[in-house]
Amino acid sequence: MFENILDNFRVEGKLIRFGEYGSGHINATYLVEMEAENERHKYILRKINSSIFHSPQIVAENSTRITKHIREKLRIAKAGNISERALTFVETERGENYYEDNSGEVWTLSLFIENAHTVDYISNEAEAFAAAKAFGNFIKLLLDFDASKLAPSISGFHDWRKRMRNFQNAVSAASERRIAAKEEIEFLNDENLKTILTDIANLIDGEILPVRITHNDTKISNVMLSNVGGEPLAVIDLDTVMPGLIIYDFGDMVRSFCSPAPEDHKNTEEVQLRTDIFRALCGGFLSEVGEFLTREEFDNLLLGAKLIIYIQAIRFLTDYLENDVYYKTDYEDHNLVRAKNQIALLRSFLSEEKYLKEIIEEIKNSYVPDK
Ligand code: GN1
Ligand code: MG
Repeated sequence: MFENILDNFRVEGKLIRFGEYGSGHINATYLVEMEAENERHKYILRKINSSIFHSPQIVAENSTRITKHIREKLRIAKAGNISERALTFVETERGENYYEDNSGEVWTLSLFIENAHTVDYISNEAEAFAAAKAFGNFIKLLLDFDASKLAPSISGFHDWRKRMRNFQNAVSAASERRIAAKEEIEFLNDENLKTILTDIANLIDGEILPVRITHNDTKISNVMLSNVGGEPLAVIDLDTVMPGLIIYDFGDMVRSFCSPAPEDHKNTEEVQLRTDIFRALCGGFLSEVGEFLTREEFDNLLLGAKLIIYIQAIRFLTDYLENDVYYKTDYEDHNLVRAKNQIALLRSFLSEEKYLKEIIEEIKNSYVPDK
């Protein structure tokens, strides 16, 4: 089967190895190895999930356009090793950016970045600084990208009101799972917590924050790290690169970098937000984006983080209540475990919020004295 798909791309040789790759919850991702004239080359083959991305062709087209833009900017800046620092998509024999098979599934192929790996959680401050810098640089390189060239790959991806409505509908429709998730439903419906949503609604409705091209899935597993030295190379998984708010990208980094464990770690007592990692993350991110952030963006970074953790808990719990129709799960209560984990992280965030604010203020002054 994989041979038939690969035959449609401009790659030489014979398939000698393939296997699943990475920890994504949505698409099918494979590492494939081809051999031609005694040389071996590795590629990442992805089948875009067509029940989540209603037009998977858009995902493929967006990803290629973004990659070309970034590569061109790196070339102009005379950056070395461009194929390690940005993805390289392989065209099909017909010169297209994706292959659509007989059943309408959309596949993309990109070069595997050699001597690099991904991790599911951050080990130390240096890693947090570097990975946040990589995401910051990604956004910076896309500042002059023409947003009209990107179609939204998922409509309503940032529509938090819709996500809350879906959650309430899922609660009403569920039966046994609603009982199992009683405490979590109550926690997420707490009126105090919902002020996060009113605060964000005021910002959005007032058009106070600039819309930029953002990554929208800035988790640590979406940066390739070098096997030698661990420095970050390319930012990957461009499925949801769309116009969005930079505070959300910051927020998703806080969510995934600052926890000491993966997002499905069961022992929630261990899920405590690491403030030293938070400080390093802010330093790395602001070293790239600090120069162009508006005052309003600066002032709302923490709100972005709180919102993203809250909404991720809502999304996992909604999926649990809907019997796991969205995220891949490995066992019966996987989505409930994920929701509990995110709730623990949110609680820890709330208890540290004052201190986190101090950290941001301090770093903000050192990077951009006039803000
Ligand atoms: C999904 O593609 P993947 O697995 O990296 C999800 C993100 C969530 C994330 C949680 C299209 O990302 O929005 O934050 O899981 N992607 C989509 O780990 O819904
Ligand atoms: Mg993704």
